[in-house]
Amino acid sequence: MQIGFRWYGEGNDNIKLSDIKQIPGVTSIVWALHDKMPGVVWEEAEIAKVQKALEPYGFNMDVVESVNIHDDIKTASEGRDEYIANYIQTIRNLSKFGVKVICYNFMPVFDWTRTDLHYPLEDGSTAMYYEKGKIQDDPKQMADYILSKQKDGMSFPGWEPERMARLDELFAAYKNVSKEQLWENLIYFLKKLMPVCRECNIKMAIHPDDPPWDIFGLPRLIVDAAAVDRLLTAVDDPFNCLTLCSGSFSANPNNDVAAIVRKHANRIAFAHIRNVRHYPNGDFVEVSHRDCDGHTGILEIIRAYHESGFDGYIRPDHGRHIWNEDCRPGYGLYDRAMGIMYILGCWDMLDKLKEVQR
Ligand code: DNO
Repeated sequence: MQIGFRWYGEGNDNIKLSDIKQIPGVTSIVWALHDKMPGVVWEEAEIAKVQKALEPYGFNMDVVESVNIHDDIKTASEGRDEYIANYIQTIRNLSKFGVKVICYNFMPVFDWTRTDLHYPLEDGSTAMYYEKGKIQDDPKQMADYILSKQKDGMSFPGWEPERMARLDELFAAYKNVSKEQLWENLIYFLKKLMPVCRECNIKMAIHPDDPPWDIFGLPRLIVDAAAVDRLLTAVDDPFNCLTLCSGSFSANPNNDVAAIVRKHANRIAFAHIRNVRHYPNGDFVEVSHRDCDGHTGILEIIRAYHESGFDGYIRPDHGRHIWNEDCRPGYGLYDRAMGIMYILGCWDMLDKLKEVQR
């Protein structure tokens, strides 16, 4: 298991690499070129700048989150093959810098979706919240709310103002894309990529849809264990992998994330550990990584990774906003650092127990 920490880059994140360096165990910075729109090639010179920033701290750049997919690829529109060619060029360029895993998602129009980015928790902190009743008719209202929370030019990945300004056009593009067609488009994309991934030794690791159900009439694919089985079977290649996000899947209480880990450990390239608490009406809120604070089953998930001998990358996911930290929603330093200590505490103890039992 190798610990990563998501960092948005120089000038795009209040957190400094020197702060991250002080968190025990972190070896990888999970990064991206956040100013690149989907479909554009990531140039070597741009990647080299990130490498230069990480080098003094000894962090590697093995994991990218995310190289986003152009909507023409998702909808099989005119530009699809050209955008796939660009994606392939980006893979080739990334491989020159030792990148091993590319996290991406295949969500139509929106990436992760929340209705309140600063929902007050009983301990005085705030966290991201999803109110089912609010995600019904007006996607624009929600997009406006999320955009209003983006300050100082720090846009949220998947919510780029440029894309949100074209919301009507985007919805129109997906109008005739059924769930089955979206599956076909995903598989088409992956099959084109696999030979290059093998050559470049880069795993494609899909992130589940968050939340794992259709929203605003848009189909969402990676929502449960059956979808994971389908994806991994349809493109049965060791380079077609998962970013197994515990919090995304467990927003649906019927999903058993530990069971997915046990079944597919060798196809999980990247693990996100996030804890979620459900309310009886289907709303949910993100909470601390401690098992008993939520319903995700963090301990069982970590145990499943440990028992499977997981040697991929793992990172703490969304944390609460605590101690008045001025941070990106879900991506503060403090609660995620505590998340790492929780994961490491569990992991080290499991190592110890294994040693004693030998
Ligand atoms: C939100 C993240 C997602 C994730 C992408 C992966 O905080 O979990 O935005 O990075 O869906 O492509």
